Amino acid sequence: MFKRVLIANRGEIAVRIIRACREMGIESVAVYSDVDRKSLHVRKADYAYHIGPATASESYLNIEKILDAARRSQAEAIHPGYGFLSENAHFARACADAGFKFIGPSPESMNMMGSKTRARQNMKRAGVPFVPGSERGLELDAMERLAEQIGYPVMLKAAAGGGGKGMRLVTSPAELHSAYENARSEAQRSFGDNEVYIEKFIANPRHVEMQIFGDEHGNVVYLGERECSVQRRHQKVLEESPSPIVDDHMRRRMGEIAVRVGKAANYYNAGTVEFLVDQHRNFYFLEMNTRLQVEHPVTEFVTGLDLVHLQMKIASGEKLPFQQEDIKLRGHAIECRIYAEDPDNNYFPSPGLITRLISPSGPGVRRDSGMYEGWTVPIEYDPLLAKLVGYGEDREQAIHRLLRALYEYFVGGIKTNISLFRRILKDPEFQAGKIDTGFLDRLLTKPSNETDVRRPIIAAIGAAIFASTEPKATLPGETTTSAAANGNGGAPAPVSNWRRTARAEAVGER
Ligand code: MV4
Repeated sequence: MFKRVLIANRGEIAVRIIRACREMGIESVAVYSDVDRKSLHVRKADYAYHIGPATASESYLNIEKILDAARRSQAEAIHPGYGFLSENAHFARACADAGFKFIGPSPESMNMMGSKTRARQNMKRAGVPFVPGSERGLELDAMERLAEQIGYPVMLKAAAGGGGKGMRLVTSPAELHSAYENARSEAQRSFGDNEVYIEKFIANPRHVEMQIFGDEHGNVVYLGERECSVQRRHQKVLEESPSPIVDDHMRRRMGEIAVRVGKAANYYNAGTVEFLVDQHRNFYFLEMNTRLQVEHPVTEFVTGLDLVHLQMKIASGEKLPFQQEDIKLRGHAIECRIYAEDPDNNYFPSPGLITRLISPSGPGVRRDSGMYEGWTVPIEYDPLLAKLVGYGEDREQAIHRLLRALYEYFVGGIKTNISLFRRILKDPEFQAGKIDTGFLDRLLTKPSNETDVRRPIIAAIGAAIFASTEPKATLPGETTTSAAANGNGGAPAPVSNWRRTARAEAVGER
């Protein structure tokens, strides 16, 4: 096993990986940019190396600077986390060439899955169902013929795209030419590759993904699925495992197909196979992510596994310590991505100083966080502050546990999207599991009673705190207690410290 690992990332995932290193007796090496000097991952790591200015291309995306820090720190392996260089085959190759073990898949697996058309060609060979359409980019006339064959509406997609970029919905033949030209020019601009392919449009799909894990000895297993349909502008907001629409039979079929995808890619370490699921619960291969994902904690809860521990073990050459039949799923986990965004201002980023932080805990609550009270959230990076995960024996308990935790959560000094999750988890459609990729857009068009309801309550609590510190004042609607009546020698009935603390927490005054 490695003695020292460099984490080529920042924020909550860097803290998460550092914790796993600590638990495994592995020394951790953090890297940080100018604005991250006081970040939590720097504070928690055993060693920390400055790698440059805030701009990611001069720090977290700079392969030479990362490798230089690895050399100086005498790390043996590099964990990329997610985002940044985590799916960059050149980086994986550069790590290996420089003598560092890359904690992730091979560059070849990344390359095979990095292009959506190359992935589809490999899936066709492996007999994996994918959305009907082309496996490679087509010229316009071939595109028109295939569109007629599969039937409108169709979706044009950039082979080098992902996350909704470079996609065009085409509902009629008249629109195809302009959509095709636009998709190609956007793909060229965004990805430097103008290859565009076509798929049949799946209406109101769900996004369900299957976690897989391979070792360097050819074994691949699936670890259960995650429901990721609660998205806003192709950005996942809330994820859960298991999916409300996947039963044991569907899970086995989806898992076996995901394993086939992994084996076709000679895959090892953590990977995720994404599927689109239509309204009849048919599922189609969408793409494969060749990294550990943000939402991995929900899989950890229901499998009882630590996926980062497993990544380190696999990267050090160990075999998977279990067979497929050993994997048993238990309970239900739901993750909320806590972002520094202002829900009342179109979810614009809300960087700045965290003046107060009251964090939830208690049974079945996990918080993977990169923030602390007194830390300044930088504007330069993705605004993900923390992930709050609720676990229960079933979905209902997980929802109520997470709601309880969300009402304990208070971040002062900046705006967050915490209130959004209270709305989502209380929504009847969500509670009924009726979620597809359009769910959140529909919810956000409904009027929110969250702020209306909460404001009077907060005002009343504020008044109560004032009253409890000013003995003479009485609360509106409260009868004046005569001194004799309350048998307290003339002073008003003392407010218990529990109640005082609870009130102060509720308004973030502590
Ligand atoms: C689709 C689709 C419907 N039909 N492909 C969005 C980003 C990328 N992951 C693929 N996406 C979609 N591809 C076909 N043939 C609908 C979407 C889609 C979507 C998919 C998953 C999660 C959220 C989504 C939000 C909008 C559209």
